[in-house]
Amino acid sequence: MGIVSSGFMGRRRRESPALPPGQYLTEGFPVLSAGPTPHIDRKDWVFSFTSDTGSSRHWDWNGFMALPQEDVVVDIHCVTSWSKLGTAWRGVSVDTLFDGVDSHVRFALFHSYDGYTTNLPLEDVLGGKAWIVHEFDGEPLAAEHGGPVRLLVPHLYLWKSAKWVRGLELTAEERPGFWESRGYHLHGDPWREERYG
Ligand SMILES: Nc1nc2c(c(=O)[nH]1)N[C@H]1C(S)=C(S)[C@@H](COP(=O)(O)O)O[C@H]1N2
Ligand SMILES: [Mo]
Repeated sequence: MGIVSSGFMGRRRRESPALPPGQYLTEGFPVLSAGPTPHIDRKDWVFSFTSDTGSSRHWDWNGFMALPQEDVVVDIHCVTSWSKLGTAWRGVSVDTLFDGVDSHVRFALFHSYDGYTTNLPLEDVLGGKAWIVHEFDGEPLAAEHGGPVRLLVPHLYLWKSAKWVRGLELTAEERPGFWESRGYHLHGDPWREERYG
C-alpha cells in the first residue's frame, strides 16, 4: 500500500497494530443482517445441540442461564472492513456446551432462527475461542445485534458470529453455511484476509 495524500481522504484511516489488514476502526456498531430481525421471546428460546449420530441436548432460557457465565472483552472484525476494539460480552463458552460430549467429527454448522447458517471447524470454537452471548456492554443483547442470544467467534470475521442462534449441529464434513455458499471464504481469518473463497 502506498502513501495517500491526506487531502483526498474524507477521513484518515487510523493505523493500529490491533487492526487486521484492510480494516478501519469504528466507534459505532453497524447492523448487518441478510433479512428482517426476528423477535424471539426468551420464554420460547431453545438452544439445541445435535451430534452427528442424531442424538441431541437442549437448553431453554433458564437452563442456559444456569450454565457457568463468562465475561469477555474482545476485538471484532467485519468483512465489510470495520473493526471495533474492546467490545464487552457476557455468555457461555462453547466449551461448556461440549461438556461430556465425546465427538469424533471435526466440524459444526450453527443454525439461527432466521434460517441463517455458518460452518466452523471445532478447533475454532473450542479452547476458549467462542461464546454464546446474551449481553453486550452490560445490557441484554439488542434484537438487531442477535438478541436474545448470538454466537461470538471474535478471531474470525463477524459473519461467523451467527445472530439469533438456535443451535449447532456436528458434521463429519464441512458444510458451507449461508455466506460461505455465496462466495465468502470457508474459514474467514481476518489476519490472513480470508474474505472470499
Ligand atoms: N442469523 C444471522 N446471523 C448473522 C447475520 C444474519 O444475516 N443472520 N449476518 C452476519 C453478518 S454478514 C455480519 S457482518 C454480522 C453482523 O453483526 P451485527 O449486525 O451485530 O454487526 O452478523 C452475522 N450474523
Ligand atoms: Mo457481514
